[in-house]
Amino acid sequence: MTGKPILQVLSGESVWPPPVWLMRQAGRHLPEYRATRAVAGSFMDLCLNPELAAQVTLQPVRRYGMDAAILFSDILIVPWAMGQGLTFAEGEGPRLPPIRDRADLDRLDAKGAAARAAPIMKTVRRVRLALDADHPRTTLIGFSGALWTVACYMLEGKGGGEFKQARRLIHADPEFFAALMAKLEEATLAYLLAQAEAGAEVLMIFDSWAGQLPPEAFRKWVIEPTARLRAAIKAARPDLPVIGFPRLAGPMLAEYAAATGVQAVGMDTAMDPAWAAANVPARTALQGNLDPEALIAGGTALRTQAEGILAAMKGRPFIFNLGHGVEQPTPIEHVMQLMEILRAA
Ligand code: 1CP
Repeated sequence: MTGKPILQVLSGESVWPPPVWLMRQAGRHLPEYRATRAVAGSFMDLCLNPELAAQVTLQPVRRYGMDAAILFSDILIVPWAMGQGLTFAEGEGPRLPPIRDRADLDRLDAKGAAARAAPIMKTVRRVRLALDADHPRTTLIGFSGALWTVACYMLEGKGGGEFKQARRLIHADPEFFAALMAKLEEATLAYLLAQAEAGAEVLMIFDSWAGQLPPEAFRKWVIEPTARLRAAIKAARPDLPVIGFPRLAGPMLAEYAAATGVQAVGMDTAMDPAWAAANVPARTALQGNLDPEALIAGGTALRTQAEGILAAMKGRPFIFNLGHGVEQPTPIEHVMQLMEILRAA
């Protein structure tokens, strides 16, 4: 459908004022999310309940008028769907039994992953129907983790650290690491294509831990697998745009944009938008990168930072977003203030 600002930007147009959505826009900062979450039970119960997951996906669209709805799910659903256990301990983040040897790897079922993730596709279908009916200018974004970032969690078994298991394994046993990545690639591609089939209009690939790798490893384990995923998506769905987010990539962001063939790259909080505007190929849209802490602060801090980003992005295909996810203490009024600043841009 034409007339969706985010799809216009992803086809290379500069739309002004720019469209906006926020990473983790559905979540604990919203009272309506906390209410639905309490009904659902655990975080996994919520992700696997199509009715409630669709409801929370739509909450920020209804409250703020965001230009995108991002599927409510998690990047760790793919390892879960391959049969690696996954729990979210309250206040502690994800826990997976770590992959340590060939036997652990052999137990993972890449072929059955998309079928096991079927409840997520029901959520996508529901959200798409609701948007078509009530929010025809809002774009539905599906997503997965990038292979490198998901492999970090699969090997470490948890977040919150520096993912030394994965960073050591690429040197200590590159063949084993490549075998894990190959299985993950098969499952991730099937999972992304299933979302597209169910009605996702854009796919975003989150590589939250890309910035831990030195340039050669970044090329091999971030750029190359993402370029392959991107090409395989294009072969199946030629017109479906992809947003890549290699967080903390620094100057590698430009090479990532040029070499992966994604239609947009996310800028993290540390990225200078002026540098990105000058160095990322002009055909690649940019997305980002307000500091989530400036959104918590509100007032002049929020206005100054948002206006600085807007000034650097003027004339460019650009989607306003944060540099990382919305945090729980974010006041609703500050998100409203941001929407006002953007409307006036
Ligand atoms: O109890 C809760 O409510 C759990 C908090 C939570 C939420 C709301 C988690 C656990 N995941 C999510 C949803 C989520 N995760 C979305 C939904 C859509 C949206 O953006 O609104 C998305 C896109 C993600 C992606 C995700 N999960 C990433 C990539 C983006 C990023 O933040 O860097 C990562 C790294 C994860 C792993 C994860 N899931 C949850 C937590 C607390 C974490 C981080 C663990 C860590 O490393 O510390």
